[in-house]
Amino acid sequence: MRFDILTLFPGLFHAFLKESILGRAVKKGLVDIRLTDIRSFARGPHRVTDDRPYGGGSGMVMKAGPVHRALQSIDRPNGKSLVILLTPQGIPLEQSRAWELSRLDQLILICGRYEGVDERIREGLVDMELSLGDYVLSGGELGAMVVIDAVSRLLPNVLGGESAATEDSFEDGLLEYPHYTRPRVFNGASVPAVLLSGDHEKIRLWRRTESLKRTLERRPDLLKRARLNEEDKGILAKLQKKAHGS
Ligand code: 9D3
Repeated sequence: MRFDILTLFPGLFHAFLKESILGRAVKKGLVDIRLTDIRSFARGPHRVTDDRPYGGGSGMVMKAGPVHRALQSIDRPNGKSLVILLTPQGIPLEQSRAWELSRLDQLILICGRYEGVDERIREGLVDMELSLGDYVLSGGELGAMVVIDAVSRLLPNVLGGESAATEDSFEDGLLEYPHYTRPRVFNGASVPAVLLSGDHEKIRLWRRTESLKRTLERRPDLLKRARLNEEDKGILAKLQKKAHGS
C-alpha cells in the first residue's frame, strides 16, 4: 500500500515513520510512504502558503494553488487511490473505515494547517474528509499519522505473528477485559484468582463479563453496534439489573 502525505511540516513524520511496526513494514516493502512538502509548490521568493480570509475574520487560510500543484505532482499508478483531507469537519475515523481504506492501493493524505484549506480544494479534489474526533488540534499531521497507523496494521503481513490480535480487538465492538502479567502481587494488589485457576471456561466467561461490564460503564454507545451472542445478552441483562440495584 502506498501513502502520500502532503504537508507543510514533513519533519513531524520522520520519527513516526522509522519506529516499530511501521518502520518494519516500510523496510519489508509492505508500505511505501512518501512525503511531499507543500511549501516547495508555493510561488515567489517567500513561498507563501497562507493568506487572509475573504470576508474578513481572524486566522489564515491555506492557499489553493500550492496544495493543488502538490496534489498534481503525486503520481497515481494503476489501482484504487483516494484523496483524503484531514480536517475537524470530517467524519470521525472509525475501525470500520480503517478496514475499508486498507483495501485500497494508495491513500493521498492532505494535512491542513491554519484555519483550514481554501474550500475549492475540498470541492474539486478531495474524495473523503476525516477527523480524529471533537477536539482542537493544530493541523492534520497527527490525523495523517493516525490513518497510516490504523490502516497499515490491517495490511497482510504487517503485524508478524500478531495478526490474530487484529481480528479480535474491536472486531466484536466491545472494550477489552483487564490484562495481568507477573508478578502475582504488585503493590499489594493480586491478580484475580480465576486467572490462576487453569479453568479455561471460567476464564473465558470472566473475561467476557469484564468486557461487557467495562463497555456498559464507560462506552454504552458501543453496545448498540456490538456483535453480541445469546450468552452476552444474558450477561448484560444481569449486569444491568445489578446496576439498577434490584
Ligand atoms: C475557529 C475555530 N478554529 C480554530 C480553533 C477551528 C479549527 C481550524 C483548524 C480547529 C482546528 C484546526 C486544525 N485541525 C485540523 O486540521 C485537524 C483536526 C482537529 O483539529 N481535530 C480533530 N481532527 C482533526 S484532523 C485535522
